[in-house]
This record gives sequence, C-alpha cells and structure tokens, in this order.
Amino acid sequence: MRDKKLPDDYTEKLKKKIKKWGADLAGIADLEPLKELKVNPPGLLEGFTRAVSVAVRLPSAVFEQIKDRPTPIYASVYQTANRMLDEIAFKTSVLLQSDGYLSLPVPASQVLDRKNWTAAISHKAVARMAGIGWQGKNLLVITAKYGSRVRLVTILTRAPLKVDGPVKNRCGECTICRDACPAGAIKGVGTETHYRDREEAIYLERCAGKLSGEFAAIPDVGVPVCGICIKVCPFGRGKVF
Ligand code: B12
Repeated sequence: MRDKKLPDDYTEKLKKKIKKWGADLAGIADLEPLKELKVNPPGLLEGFTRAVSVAVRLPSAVFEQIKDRPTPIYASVYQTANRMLDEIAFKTSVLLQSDGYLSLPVPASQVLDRKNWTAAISHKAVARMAGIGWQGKNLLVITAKYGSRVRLVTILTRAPLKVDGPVKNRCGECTICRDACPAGAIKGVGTETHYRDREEAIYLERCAGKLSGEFAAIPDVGVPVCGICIKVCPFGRGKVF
C-alpha cells in the first residue's frame, strides 16, 4: 500500500463522513505522545502515526431513569452504542485503506486482561489527545457538549491527518461524581492533563468489584455497567459552571 499526499480538506471531509455514519464527535490525535501507553499486543502502534477518536452520544433519558444502579435499558443502550462504534470504526478503516492508508479499528469495549482490567489501547487517552474532552475526576472523558454521556472508539491509521489538540480540564472544584459514586470509588482528585495511573483518581477494585459483581448480576443487566458518575456530571446535565 503506498502513502500519498492528502488533499487539504481531507481530514474535515473524513470527519463529516464519520458523523454521517452516526458519530457525534470526531477528532484526530498524534500517536507520538501516546506511545507511552501500555498497549496489547505491545507492538500495536507500530506503523501507525495518527489515531482517529470517535464519540457517540447516549440518550439522556436513559440516565434520568438511573437512580442507584444500572437499568436493563442502560445495559441495552450500552451494547447498541458499542455496536454502532464498532461499525463506524470498521467503515472508517476501510475508507482510509481504500484511499491508500493502512488503518486498524480497535474494538469499543473489548477487555483483553480481566485481572488488570485493560484493553488493546485506552480510548480515553486517545480521545483526550484528539480534543474530544478532558479527563474528569470520574476518570472518564468529559466533553463540553455532552459531559461523559458518550462512548468512544479508536481507529489507528498511517494517514497524515490534521491533528487536534487536547482541551482544558473544566472540572474545577466540583466533586459531585465523588459524592454520588455507589462504590465510594472516586477520590475527587483533579488533573490538568491526565492521571499517571488509574489509582490516582479512583479505587479501581471498588469500582470494578461493584460493576462486575453486584451490578452485572442484576436481572437483564448482565454486563459490568453503572452509569451514576455519568448521570450526575453537570456537563452532561447541561448545567455548566
Ligand atoms: C476495562 C474497562 C473498564 C473496567 C475498569 C475501569 C477503569 N477505570 O479502567 C470497569 C469494568 C470497572 C469499567 C467501568 C466503567 N467503564 Co469502562 N472500560 C474499560 C475498557 C474496556 C478498557 C480500559 C483500559 O484499558 N484501561 C487502562 C488504563 C491504563 O487506561 P484508562 O483507564 O483509560 O486511564 C489512563 C489513560 O486514560 C491515561 N491518559 C489519559 N490521557 C492520556 C494522554 C497520554 C499522552 C497518555 C500517555 C495517557 C493518558 O490516564 C489514565 C490513567 O493512567 C475501556 C475501553 C477502552 N478500550 O478504552 C472502557 C471505557 C473506559 N469504559 C467506559 C465507561 C463509560 C465505563 C463505566 C461508566 C461503566 C458504564 N458504562 O456505565 C465505568 C466507569 C468507571 C470509571 N469511573 O472509571 C467508557 C468511557 C467513556 C468516556 N466517556 O470516558 C470506555 C472508554 C468504553 C467506551 N468504548 O466508551 N470499565
């Protein structure tokens, strides 16, 4: 496969196409700073120079129904969003490939190591570097427009797309997610960039234990979801302060 020069408007046209396929946000990250990340397999990023980050917004009414635990509707919407994202990532990869650039869709929600709870690559790190949002106290990517009410996917590519920069963290003094977490897992610590590791922001075992044990066992839920730190975030509720 040969690499060729891209027309000036290629990146914008690609983002428009991705949105036509059902995405709400799309951004481009330079892979260089992300090479620090632990990935699985270790050579995953070799040969790629950019990552496309894609976000799909979740319907707000689903969160309004969540009180102190995930609902069967949320579990279903979670799976639908994953399917949509996987399909968008698949189509984006094939499009980039037919334009001459090797590209790899990374699954939206595939856990490869269940002991350490890790995947092929962190979609949140990619999304942050692609300007989709900042890393909030809930450890999730918070977008200015939809809060954390988005799910994410990544496409690795060698297309020399125009890069977007990270955005400023806007959590400020807010600790609503910490106070609402049903597992008492969120520490309420802020970061201007990103946390060195997850333990800086959350007690991972408390979160993972609650979700994969109690919540996944709820009839008709069946998957490790929660949704409460997403629901309470003022950015998702449209109240920005
Ligand atoms: C395993 C997993 C879990 C596990 C472990 C959670 C955890 N906190 O790691 C469990 C089952 C507990 C879980 C829970 C949840 N999850 Co989850 N989970 C994943 C999964 C599959 C892998 C995460 C992973 O590999 N982590 C490894 C660590 C090292 O990375 P990390 O957590 O992203 O954090 C580091 C980086 O982001 C880094 N970073 C940030 N910016 C930068 C920039 C640079 C340059 C570098 C080097 C690093 C860096 O800083 C962090 C600390 O080191 C991802 C999908 C994916 N492939 O990313 C979804 C994902 C993270 N989960 C998601 C969600 C929504 C949830 C839940 C809300 C459940 C739900 N759906 O209701 C909770 C929230 C928990 C919480 N507050 O953190 C979404 C997040 C969307 C968003 N808006 O941010 C993701 C991205 C799935 C998706 N496709 O959208 N999850």
